[in-house]
Amino acid sequence: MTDSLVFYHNPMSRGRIVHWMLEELGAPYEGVVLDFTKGEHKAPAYLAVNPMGKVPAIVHRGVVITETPAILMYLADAFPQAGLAPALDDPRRGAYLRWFFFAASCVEAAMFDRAMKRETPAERRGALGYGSYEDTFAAVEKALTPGPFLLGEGFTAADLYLASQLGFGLRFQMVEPSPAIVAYVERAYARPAQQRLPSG
Ligand SMILES: N[C@@H](CCC(=O)N[C@@H](CS)C(=O)NCC(=O)O)C(=O)O
Repeated sequence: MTDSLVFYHNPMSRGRIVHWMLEELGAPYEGVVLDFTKGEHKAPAYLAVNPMGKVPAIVHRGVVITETPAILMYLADAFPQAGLAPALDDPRRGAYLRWFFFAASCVEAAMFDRAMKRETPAERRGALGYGSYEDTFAAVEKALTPGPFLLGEGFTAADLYLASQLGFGLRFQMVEPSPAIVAYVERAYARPAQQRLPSG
């Protein structure tokens, strides 16, 4: 088995988040851009990688990983020298997993439901994992305080993911630009690896 790493993406997609991660790692990889306009992401060759026909996806040592947060979490553990994940026995690991999953399950859903104007009646919100946009983003604000990052001083892959989502949300008016969120995204985006990405 080789250590080969293949990265399937499109520059106008969540692939940018994984691209940022790969820049942080500095590990060699083969990039495969799928042209959405030609439907390359729905062609049989790629559906064999991801039956959803969505990007990003990676294939590392012959194993397919899809879903941006899973890819980031996987890479942070596979390349521990980058220092982007607390070790399994590090007490900060719990908070790291907590906010990673919160970003993936609560922040993403709250943000997109709001952007798509999908209203849930107040009495049904207990059934929603994220409850409400207001509660979710109040929790985000608390998680970012005092900062500068989710676990304090150290930037991790959970920050890379949350800041990417919030940055996207701010750019497309899906997220309220509170001072804490704007400052957090600016801090994260100031990292050299993010600055090296082509403008998108
Ligand atoms: N749950 C996936 C979502 C991936 C996703 O929705 N990718 C979009 C681009 S950001 C895509 O490939 N859209 C093309 C399509 O579905 O036709 C993740 O977190 O990576």
